[in-house]
Amino acid sequence: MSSVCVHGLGYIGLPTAAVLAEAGHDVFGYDVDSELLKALEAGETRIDEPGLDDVIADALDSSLSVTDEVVPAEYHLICVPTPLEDDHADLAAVEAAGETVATVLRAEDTVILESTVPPRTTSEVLAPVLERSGLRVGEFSLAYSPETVLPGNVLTELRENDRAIGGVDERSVASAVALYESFVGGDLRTTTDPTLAEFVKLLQNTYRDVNIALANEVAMIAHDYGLDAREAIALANHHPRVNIHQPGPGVGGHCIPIDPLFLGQGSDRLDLIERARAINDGMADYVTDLLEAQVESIADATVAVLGVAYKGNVADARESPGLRLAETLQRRARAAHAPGAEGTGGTDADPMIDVRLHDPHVTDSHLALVSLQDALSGADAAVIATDHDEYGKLDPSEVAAQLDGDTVIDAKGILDAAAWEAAGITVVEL
Ligand code: SAJ
Repeated sequence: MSSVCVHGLGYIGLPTAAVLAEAGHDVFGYDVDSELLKALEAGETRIDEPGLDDVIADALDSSLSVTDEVVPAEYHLICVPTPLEDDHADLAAVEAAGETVATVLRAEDTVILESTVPPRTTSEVLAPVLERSGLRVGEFSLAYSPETVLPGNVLTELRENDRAIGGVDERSVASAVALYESFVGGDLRTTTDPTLAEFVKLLQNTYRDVNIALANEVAMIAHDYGLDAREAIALANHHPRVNIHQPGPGVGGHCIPIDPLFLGQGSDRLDLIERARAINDGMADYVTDLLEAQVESIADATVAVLGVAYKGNVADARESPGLRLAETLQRRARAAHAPGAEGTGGTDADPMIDVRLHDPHVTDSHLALVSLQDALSGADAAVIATDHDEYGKLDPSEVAAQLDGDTVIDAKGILDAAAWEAAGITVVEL
């Protein structure tokens, strides 16, 4: 068993630290956020993920300790955020973590970067920072191994997913493999080119983004033909080599809408990938078109947006399609109220649109969320923007009794349209 210092105790670092402790390693969870550390010591994780609280509690009772002072360790795992800033990855946290590691790095130690980064970050950004320790790459080991876990299923995927591991040399590969095979049941795929491993991670999320864009475009085309897009996709997917994803009101989260753009940092050839981004971001406008066709006037409509989490059964509202839809409704209402005003820097346009936001999982107090009843009561229409289980179980006659209008836009395809029609609600499905 080894000593491991995990840098960054967020959505990836914290579960990874806990699973490493479960596997018997001596784990130090390092973070610069002292409030987070205090909360963790008090047993609060702040991450809404099935089963995670118990695993962390067990780890804290055994071989995981959290600290704001970096400690020497045989392995340093860097799991810090890499947000997008003006079409570029902001690597400040990776560089800061590298600097911190450099203060305690010893020959023979291994540094592994797990954050999602543009290709060449490990070799061209992290390695030089680590060498400020006075050691050269080769004296210490260095590898890139991306996390690939799905929010909502983090613990299972941490333990079971295959992993790509790109070490800068054979010794780095062997050292990283030794750590991952102690807790990963999936296959470990190795390369001595960390840039390849970085690239592969971005490809996985790009594949999904482009595929969802195809599904979204198919949905709009199917609508023009009067066909049910989801039925068409389901039938098409019976072909053994076809796997079209699902349409929806947009692609949210902190990964899929962002990572594809990292590919553009060392290449100017992004074309389809940028179109896919634009199609997915444009779905808020398309959902607004569907709504506009149902209500008397978008400028005066009262609309309940159900779901601001970026996907079903999670509490995370980053890059939320529901929030983008709410903004789009406001923008379109302004444009409808004062034709020609849009994009001109504004006029005294004052639309009457009332957009009410509801979400049973998200707790962010800045979002002015209201209860389901307050969202629906007297509204002209409701839009299902997130496939939370709670929305799939809504009672159509109760919703019909609360709504003033009779339209529900089902942008996630989760309602039984026939049952809702029987209750007097027109369901417009994306
Ligand atoms: N979505 C659709 N249609 C679909 C599938 C998803 O519109 O058919 C939407 C979702 O509603 C959501 C968004 O896409 O708004 C992203 O959801 P997701 O479940 O596809 O992915 P994430 O962002 O939760 O997690 C992804 C995963 N990547 C892949 O599946 C390739 C996960 O495995 C990664 O670890 C994670 O990104 C990450 O950290 O990069």
